[in-house]
Amino acid sequence: MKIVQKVEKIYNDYKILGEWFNKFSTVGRQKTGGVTRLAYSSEEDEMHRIFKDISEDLGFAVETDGVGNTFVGLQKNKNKRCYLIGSHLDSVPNGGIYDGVLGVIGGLLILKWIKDNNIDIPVKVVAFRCEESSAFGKATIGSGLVTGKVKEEELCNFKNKKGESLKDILKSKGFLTKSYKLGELEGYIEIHIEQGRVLWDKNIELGIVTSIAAPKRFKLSIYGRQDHSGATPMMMRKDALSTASEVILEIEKLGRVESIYSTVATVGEIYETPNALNVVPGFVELGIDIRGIESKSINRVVSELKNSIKRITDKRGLNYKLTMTSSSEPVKLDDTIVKGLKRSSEKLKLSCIEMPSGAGHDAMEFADITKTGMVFIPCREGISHNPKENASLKQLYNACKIVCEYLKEVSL
Ligand code: HGY
Ligand code: MN
Ligand code: MN
Repeated sequence: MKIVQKVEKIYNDYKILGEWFNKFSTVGRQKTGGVTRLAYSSEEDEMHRIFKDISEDLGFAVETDGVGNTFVGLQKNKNKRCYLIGSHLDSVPNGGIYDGVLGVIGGLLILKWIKDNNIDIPVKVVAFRCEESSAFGKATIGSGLVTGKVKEEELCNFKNKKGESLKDILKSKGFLTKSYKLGELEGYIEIHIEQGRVLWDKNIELGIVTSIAAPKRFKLSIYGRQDHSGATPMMMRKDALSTASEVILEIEKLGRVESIYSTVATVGEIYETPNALNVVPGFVELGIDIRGIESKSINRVVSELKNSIKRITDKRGLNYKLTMTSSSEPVKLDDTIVKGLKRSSEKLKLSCIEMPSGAGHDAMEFADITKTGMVFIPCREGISHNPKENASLKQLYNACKIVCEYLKEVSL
């Protein structure tokens, strides 16, 4: 192919990625410029409808499973062992427009190349529901249901902030709650923004992910006594919010101590009643997110956390209840895929490093059932889960190139 045709083809692919991306980017838009597309909301439904429309316009077969995951492929490969390439289309509240979406449109571009060039590699692209924990307090529910890690009988336990159960929501949306039966897979590959700043700071084009940190999450309820803020002397209070503040700073300290093992500890969610200026807070609920790639380090934070909560509440004379809301183990990704993706990057003269993922991904659900790999592209200043999240479609194109190169190397 002449150089001019090559450049024209690359330009065309960038244009197509841009068009697909723009179709998604207005859904759930907030005044801040961020997007809110919570799992199983009308916004996430809209995202899947757009994915379905784009795929059908390309002549692909589209399948929506019983929990709303969307699978796209060539009709002829419907029942074949295939490579799954995918990610998610839901977001955190007021999040960025690149998280998840890039992995889905990247997979679609690879599938388009396979179809247009008649490359005989069985690939399906998937968009999973409910990857983010923001809606139901548990992440990767859509992919967890497909891989059997999440059981259908658990659906009634997952509740959103309005107290609605996921089971009722699925029923109200006409889903049968029977998820897609995977069958044998050749492998699972996910392209995603890094959501941290290693690639950005080092000015490296691609990250080949070697392991994915996994969360242990807790809900901490602190029971104080709601009192008049003027008439209650300081030494006679049972202030739930001051108690929670001591716990929050202790969690940050524990995370800092273990940060040498890439462990992190965050209190990202707080609920307080009655949240009134002239009332001593009576009740606080915290959402605690501890993650890492070393289980021993995560477990040290968890055990220290329990000791600290007991010490602080005893000292202040308050009761509390600590509930573990989710617990998964860090996952190692497939070495042959890591090496293969590295070979492809070198072949295509794209700079890359091997690195862990601090963020969770749908890929976590596949690592123990099939060969699983992930490719990161940089995001500007490492910002993510934030309206300022930004990434380059050119670098997404590069990630698609090395994944396609790898698939050709191992399949043809
Ligand atoms: O929270 C996470 O790690 C990811 O964004 N689901
Ligand atoms: Mn996310
Ligand atoms: Mn994501």
